[in-house]
Amino acid sequence: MRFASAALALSATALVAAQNVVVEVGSVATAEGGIFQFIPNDITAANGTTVTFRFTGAPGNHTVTQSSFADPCNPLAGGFDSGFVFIPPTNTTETPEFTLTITDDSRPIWFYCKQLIPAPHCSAGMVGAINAPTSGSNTLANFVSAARAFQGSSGQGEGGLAGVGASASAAPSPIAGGASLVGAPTSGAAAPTQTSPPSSGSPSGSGANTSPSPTATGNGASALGSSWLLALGAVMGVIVA
Ligand SMILES: *[C@@H]1O[C@H](CO)[C@@H](O)[C@H](O)[C@H]1NC(C)=O
Ligand SMILES: *[C@@H]1O[C@H](CO)[C@@H](O)[C@H](O)[C@H]1NC(C)=O
Ligand SMILES: *[C@@H]1O[C@H](CO)[C@@H](O)[C@H](O)[C@H]1NC(C)=O
Ligand SMILES: [Cu+2]
Repeated sequence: MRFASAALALSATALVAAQNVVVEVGSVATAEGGIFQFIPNDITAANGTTVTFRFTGAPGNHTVTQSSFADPCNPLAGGFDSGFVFIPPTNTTETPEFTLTITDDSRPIWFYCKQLIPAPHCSAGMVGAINAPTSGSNTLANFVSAARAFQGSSGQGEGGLAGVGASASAAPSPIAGGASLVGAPTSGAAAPTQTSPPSSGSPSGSGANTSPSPTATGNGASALGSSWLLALGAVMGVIVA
């Protein structure tokens, strides 16, 4: 009997360790809370738990970037960072995912979206926390308030796969047609540095294959180019709305 309950206890531990929490990144304008949110934004996850961020907000172009309670809209040194994941207005067949495994549940993990277009998403309240205290001053509610009060451009420094208290083993994937990545993490975190904010939302990187440059000329290319422009217009239109 003692052996049986020990085995039960062990399997219960294994079940806990295998838990997965799913968080939607970005939403749609018609949703309660609008586009700029993580759903849920208040996550409880023990050591070994995985937290899968699904970039379902379409259209959208968001990140999951680790920050700190004291500085909600700037990257934490040594923090994780999904990089930008662009999802086109039309539903892609597969949803890109960025999965963190919790390595230290003894202190809170704070994160934000670092997108600045058309306005900083962090200041719009696109932040969240894993294992935030439920009492005292460092609550999620106070973190959200601090993010909303943040002025200027949120930090664009790039983090890595490995963060503080949680780490990913791969950049967001799969990247279906129309979706694209910018600044995807490749390894452990580089020391975040402030870089100039992007001057426009022009496509770059891996998106070039499926999203021809709007300046492309030639019949085939310009047809594709204008559909890309329409797509961008829809993104901006919906986001501005
Ligand atoms: C596309 O639609 C499917 C089915 O409704 C949904 O599961 C998936 O998350 C959507 N993907 C994106 C990128 O919106
Ligand atoms: C989770 O792991 C961290 C780092 O090893 C450790 O400090 C903490 O005590 C662990 N949490 C629990 C509940 O064991
Ligand atoms: C997504 O956002 C990043 C950062 O603003 C930008 O560099 C990239 O071009 C955007 N992707 C698309 C397809 O607009
Ligand atoms: Cu965002």
